[in-house]
Amino acid sequence: MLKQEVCTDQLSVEEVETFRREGFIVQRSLIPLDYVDRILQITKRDETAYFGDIEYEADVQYPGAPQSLTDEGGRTIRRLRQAFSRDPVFARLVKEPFVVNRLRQLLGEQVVMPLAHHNCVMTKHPKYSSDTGWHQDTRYWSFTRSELVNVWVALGDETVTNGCLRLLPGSHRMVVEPDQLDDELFFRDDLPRNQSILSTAATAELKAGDALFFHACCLHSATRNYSDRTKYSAVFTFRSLDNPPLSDSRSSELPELLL
Ligand SMILES: O=C(O)CCC(=O)C(=O)O
Repeated sequence: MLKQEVCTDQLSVEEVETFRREGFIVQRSLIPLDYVDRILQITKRDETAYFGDIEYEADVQYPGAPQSLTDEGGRTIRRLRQAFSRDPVFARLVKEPFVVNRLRQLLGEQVVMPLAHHNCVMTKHPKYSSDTGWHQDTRYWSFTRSELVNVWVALGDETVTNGCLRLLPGSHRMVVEPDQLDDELFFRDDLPRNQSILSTAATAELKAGDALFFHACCLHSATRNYSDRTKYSAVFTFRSLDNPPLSDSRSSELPELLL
């Protein structure tokens, strides 16, 4: 186990209530900086070598992204996918009591980590990054219930300027009607009907080692990076044992980790 500097091993009753009501909660300095350093080391190794399963900004075509891999900035990386295949540090981290005990409080005793979703380091580069519209992560996921919890670990400062996450409190409990979404299932920010919930947006400004726990149905978005330094975050998702992926779906394409 890596050296621990912080951490109680669980959420308070009030924090659990906040998560249930708002759909997210920030845990400051939860992740020891040894973990952050090691993950950054792996990230920089694989980023420099363009190693492994990579998603480029050009692949997503969000506003601000280069049009193609051959355009200027076309090889700007958006995510190093399959983090778990890159180094054992990721498995060690999610099995730490200060992570898994919190997940048990939110999901129940038996926690499973799908490797098919998130399981990545997000890299948001200053020049060619993009705006991610409001969405629920579950929009293209297929589980028995849409009850998953994401853990977003800041590996450096996350601010409004470099494109930190924004979340809509309570939106994980909202019934989102099809006409509130666009063709790609983004929650429309041009629709009068959506304005009251959009006006409640909260920003998750984080520092290295802070962790944001959020419900995968909680609507969230982020701008491109307007700073001059790359922003890095490690992101994972978790479910309870009794919420398996549907067979023959993208969500069941990869194995899972029993925690
Ligand atoms: O950092 C961002 O642009 C948001 C990423 C995100 O929400 C996602 O990929 O699901």
